Amino acid sequence: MSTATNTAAKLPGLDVDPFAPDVLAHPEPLHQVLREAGPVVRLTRYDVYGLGRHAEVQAALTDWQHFESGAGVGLADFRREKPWRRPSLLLEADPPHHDAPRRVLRELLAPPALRRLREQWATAAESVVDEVLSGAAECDAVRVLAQAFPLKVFPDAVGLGPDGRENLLPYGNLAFNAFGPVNELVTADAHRVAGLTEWVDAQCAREALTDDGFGARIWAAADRGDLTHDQAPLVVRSLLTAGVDTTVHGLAAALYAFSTHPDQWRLLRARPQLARVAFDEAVRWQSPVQTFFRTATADVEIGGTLIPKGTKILMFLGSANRDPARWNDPDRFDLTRDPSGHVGFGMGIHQCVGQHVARLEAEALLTALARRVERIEPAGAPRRHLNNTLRAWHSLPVRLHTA
Ligand code: OVM
Repeated sequence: MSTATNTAAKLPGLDVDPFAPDVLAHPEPLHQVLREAGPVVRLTRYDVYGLGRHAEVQAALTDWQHFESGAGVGLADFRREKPWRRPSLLLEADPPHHDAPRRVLRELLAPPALRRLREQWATAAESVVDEVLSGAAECDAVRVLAQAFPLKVFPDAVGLGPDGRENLLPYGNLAFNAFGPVNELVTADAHRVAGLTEWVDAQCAREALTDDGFGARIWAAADRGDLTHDQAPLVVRSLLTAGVDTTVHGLAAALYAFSTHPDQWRLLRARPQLARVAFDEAVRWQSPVQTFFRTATADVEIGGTLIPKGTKILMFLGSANRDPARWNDPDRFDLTRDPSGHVGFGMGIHQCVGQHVARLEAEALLTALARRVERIEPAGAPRRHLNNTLRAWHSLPVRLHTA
């Protein structure tokens, strides 16, 4: 260790609460403070460290040997506190335990395995758009597009039964809140935890799933010996936890971006092949998943500061995605930039395993919209839905002008 290494005592501390309602509603001012304070900051309120710059966030994400996930990727330290549910075999695990579930899902959700869904989802997107356009010109883009489309295609693709699907969004909302502190967002939903958990866990059983979806394929992987039969339901649970709210708010981010950037919508309409890059740019620009924690596995140095073993480190993905040291004009939503390298899907061994599913959904919906809609005009104030981890929307009133 160099003598220049800062001790925790010397590192300036910030007393801000990254999970306070006003920060969740509008995180950019805090992000700027974090990036300008240095490569690493101490967040005294929670006794954790924070990373707001792209270089350090990317470095921590790719160094799983020093920044572990097995102690939980929220504020709670699973080594000392009982997790609210059995830890995820993917998100909350490290190699070697992480490897087998990851390999199974990676193969299941890789582009070649998704090809069979492409045409089906394009047709489904067209029908969602047709239905919206046959109604009133003014609508809530969150409800009728960003929620309606994923809920129309994803639960079927997993192989869920018809009943109880209204539990999916509330369960994801709960899970993403649970990564933060036990604040008002968590306590307000406490009465729903048991019921939602029971429903989700029941859907992960082989008998609850159709025989041709992702769920059945996970169970088939267990039959082949690629997973244990005890692991299979938890891997299905990962799809149900991470696969719905994320895509809904990713699509909402894209729709918000286009409603506020009509020139970029014109560009997409002229070049619909840009739909995928547009979605990634929206994920960079809004960062639907704002934060995750890691835990130091040893005393580690970041930017000259020593982080003691066992400390939680909060990575501000949304801040890294707008770091001016990494991006030109970072606050601009711009289809002509190359958004690759954004950390909105994470990076490294835990990088979102469902990202190809998300991109396929986005491509289907944006393409169907671009074909028929000339302009997405804001028709009222958009309203955020606050969540400890998600940058989410309650509503996004728009007027759709048909071509
Ligand atoms: C999981 C999972 C994975 C990614 C995100 C997430 C709630 C959950 O494996 O359950 O957020």
